[in-house]
Amino acid sequence: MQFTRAIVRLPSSTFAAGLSSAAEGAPDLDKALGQHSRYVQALRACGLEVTSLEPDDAYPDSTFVEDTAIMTDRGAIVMRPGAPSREGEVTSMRRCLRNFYPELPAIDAPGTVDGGDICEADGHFLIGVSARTNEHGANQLERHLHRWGHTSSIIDIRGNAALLHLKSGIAYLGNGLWVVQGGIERELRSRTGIVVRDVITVTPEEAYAANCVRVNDAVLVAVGYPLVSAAIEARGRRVVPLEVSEFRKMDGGLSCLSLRF
Ligand code: CIR
Repeated sequence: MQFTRAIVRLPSSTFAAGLSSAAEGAPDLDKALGQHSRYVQALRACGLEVTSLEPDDAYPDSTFVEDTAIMTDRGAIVMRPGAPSREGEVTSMRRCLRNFYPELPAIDAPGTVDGGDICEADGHFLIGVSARTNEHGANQLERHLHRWGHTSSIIDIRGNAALLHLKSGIAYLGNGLWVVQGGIERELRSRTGIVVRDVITVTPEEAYAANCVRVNDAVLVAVGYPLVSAAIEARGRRVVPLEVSEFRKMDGGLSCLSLRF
């Protein structure tokens, strides 16, 4: 799928009060703003028109817009984030998405789904059931997707404490190429409906780099993970390295920072 647009939200002044399990210290807001700005520049350089939402101090994690919606070629679906402190982030996102899509299906209580748990591969949606996404939400999402002719399968990642979200450990780069953390590879290969032509298995030392993002002909990869970057380049893909250290401190990464469509 060729992307033409993205939605992002600037980190707010309360960014450091967000949820985090990464014992890496508090993020530096100025640095985060600089990294965010270079991320947006990279999206624009890939040809995307970027809508930037105002920072929202009431929601420290709201820069991680990926968790509030998923985008498909048939439309967007509004999520219901599993962390209570993030539930309200969807209100302003819904308002923004209405500019692009008149009909906006949504996940309803008691279902919860974080967009970071959804990985699309050519119309097939892998849905991670996690600490944030429950089975109720996963089933609702499947019904929405199937109505639009998409297929899906569910992967339970609750046993994998290293993964906050499914996409913390897996990325689809198109043409059957995947980047995965070792633990998920067998799961991936056992799914029907998805094409697995080639897999880059990330080493435990480079686990964070599994959260990379294909944007048209480029792949955004976190700075500091040479093996993953080299493996992607060896497949003829153009790597765009981006520093995201301040977002990593808040358990976030490259995919979380935008909705691409
Ligand atoms: C959270 O715990 O919800 C945020 N601090 C990080 C969310 C990262 N989002 C993502 O991986 N999709």
